[in-house]
Amino acid sequence: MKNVLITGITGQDGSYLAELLLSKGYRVYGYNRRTSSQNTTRITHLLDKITVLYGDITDSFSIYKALKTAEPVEFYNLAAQSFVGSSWDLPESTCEIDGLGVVKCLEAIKNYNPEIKFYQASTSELYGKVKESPQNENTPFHPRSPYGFAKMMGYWATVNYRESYNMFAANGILFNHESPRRGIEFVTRKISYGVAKIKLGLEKTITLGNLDAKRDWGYAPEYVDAMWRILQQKQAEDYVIATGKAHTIRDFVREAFAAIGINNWEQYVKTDAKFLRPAEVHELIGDARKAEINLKWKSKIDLSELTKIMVNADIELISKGEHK
Ligand code: NAP
Ligand code: F7E
Repeated sequence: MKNVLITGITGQDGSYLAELLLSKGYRVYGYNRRTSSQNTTRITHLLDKITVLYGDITDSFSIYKALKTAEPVEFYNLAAQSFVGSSWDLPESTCEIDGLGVVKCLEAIKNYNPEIKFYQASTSELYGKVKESPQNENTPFHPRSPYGFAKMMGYWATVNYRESYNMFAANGILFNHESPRRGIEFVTRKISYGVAKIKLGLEKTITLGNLDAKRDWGYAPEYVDAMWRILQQKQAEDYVIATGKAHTIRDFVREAFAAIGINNWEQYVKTDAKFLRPAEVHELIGDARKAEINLKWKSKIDLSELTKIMVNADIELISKGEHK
């Protein structure tokens, strides 16, 4: 049985990746930071199948200790302060976690066992103010937020440990991917949750920021499969993972309301400047042809299906009186 270590196990992707790797017969170790109240809602159903190790990726020794306990063959670094909006309020800690934290993981692997394969959760936010469309593995970066520039350090650290020490270290440059497990502050979940509340008569409106931004949105369970495929290749390389289709926030709102049979969605949506960002990433669209050829990976769920999955899940959640 192969052992695997996943940081960010309590997050959206960590929970789906743990399910996937358990189904493939891995022994899963999840690395989880200490919080004052329990934050394991996304992995409650997995707690008797995985081993949770306490640690924080800003704490080098805790990473080293986790390696010693888990003895993994694969290490997926999904831990991050992942909300772009908060990164302007938390620039230093975002850099500590999303930038330096990656260096700490790589150093720990290099010193403990450089044979461990390393996956870094890189992001389309690296492209920021885009230099070409669609974006591929060779498109130059221009990050537009502390999140973006912190992740840039993580990206280059991964490339450099691969080139300097011949380690199997690879970046997945993932475009936005969503699900019913998405954090409530991200725009897709804010919309699906808001639409579900409107459907159930609990709210009258949703308040958003910039409706014109475009994103390439995929379905998270498909994207964790791409992560695994990246680590199964003979050679460590970086891959763009995306649907190749971009839609505006307005499109997402329209589809989400359509899922509950409402077409005149404009009367339910307000905007407020407090949700605008100091610098916006206006348009992202990924070119995942390299993944399609080498990884045999292609996204399947389109925007309309994605919005239906998310809105229906939120209607069910709220109807059961469960927490978001
Ligand atoms: P998420 O739901 O916000 O999960 C982030 C995880 O990181 C949580 O488990 C969180 O733990 C953990 N974490 C935060 N700070 C930590 C620290 N100092 N030490 C250890 N763990 C820490 O994010 P996600 O959507 O699953 O994304 C997974 C990764 O992919 C992130 O690195 C994100 O930046 C990246 N990414 C995401 C997308 C996307 O569209 N979802 C696209 C590209 C890249 P708590 O539960 O304690 O907060
Ligand atoms: O914003 C606009 C906002 O916060 C998307 C993270 O997973 O994907 C995610 O980052 C867009 C932006 O995600 C609201 O201005 C409008 O243009 O859902 P988001 P993100 O910033 O794209 C990347 C790939 C990651 O790596 C990140 O970790 O939506 N927008 N109105 C709004 N956004 C929010 N959050 N709330 C609004 O009310």
